[in-house]
Amino acid sequence: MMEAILPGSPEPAGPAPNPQHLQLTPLAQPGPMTEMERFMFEAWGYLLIPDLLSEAECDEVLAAAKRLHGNQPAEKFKQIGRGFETEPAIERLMDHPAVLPKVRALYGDRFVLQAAWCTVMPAHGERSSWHQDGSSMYEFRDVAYPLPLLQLRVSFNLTDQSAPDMGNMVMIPGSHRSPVPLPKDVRKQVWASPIQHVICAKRGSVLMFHNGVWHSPMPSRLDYDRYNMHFIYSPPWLRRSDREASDPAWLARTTPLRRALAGDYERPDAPFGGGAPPIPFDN
Ligand SMILES: O=C(O)CCC(=O)C(=O)O
Repeated sequence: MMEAILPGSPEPAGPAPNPQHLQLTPLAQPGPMTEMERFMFEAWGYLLIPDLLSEAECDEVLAAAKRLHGNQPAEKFKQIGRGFETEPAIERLMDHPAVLPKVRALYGDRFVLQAAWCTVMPAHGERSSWHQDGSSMYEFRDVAYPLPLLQLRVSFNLTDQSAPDMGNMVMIPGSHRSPVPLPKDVRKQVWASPIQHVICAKRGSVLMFHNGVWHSPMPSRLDYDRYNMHFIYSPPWLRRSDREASDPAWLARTTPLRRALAGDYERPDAPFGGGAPPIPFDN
């Protein structure tokens, strides 16, 4: 899976690809965060859990993702939120036992699912747009340095991205700790920096990353659409971005843990003065 494969033609814009760009992947195992994983997350800003979902699970979630996007070939890059309310296969990933303990290790016992975005990149699509997560309305980098963890993104590959040019996520390791932003003039380039890292991972793999890491999707030379399912976890007071409130019918039928993650608290005091109920973890 980790063979160094150089990207294909056409000639990339910007700096030449670094032939070592697939090395130094911060590999993690399913389950609780180990000390080494925590160190790698702090240093690199991301972790990769390879091959977490089975082929059958991937098939199920991919079918759900396609339904969410209307079961049509995609015409453009698009993201659709709150699929967990209507698609049980997506809902099952929001508290996946291989991932949730790592989210808890980073946030402690109070956090919410701030958004759940299902993204599609069309066959032969391109959307090179280097950014940090958050909102351009008010960038997190304008809040404080070093950038606080406010949106932890957990991304499931639903289609294979085990070689470059498959719509892979591309990350700049450690860039969440950079006091200066990625230069503006490279932000639309595929090859923006010699230290960018193309994440090559099969479908069913999971990438977790800090909102501050500069990243971009790589173009796709696939003949079919590329799908990812992203879950974003945040402190409880951050405004949700894929919904104002969760669907009451879904809240009524889901589990207490998922209801707590959804963050639709009854607040005794406005807006968080009275606190918020704890997440009902098993342990
Ligand atoms: O390509 C994707 O699935 C994710 C794109 C992205 O970087 C983002 O939505 O922040």
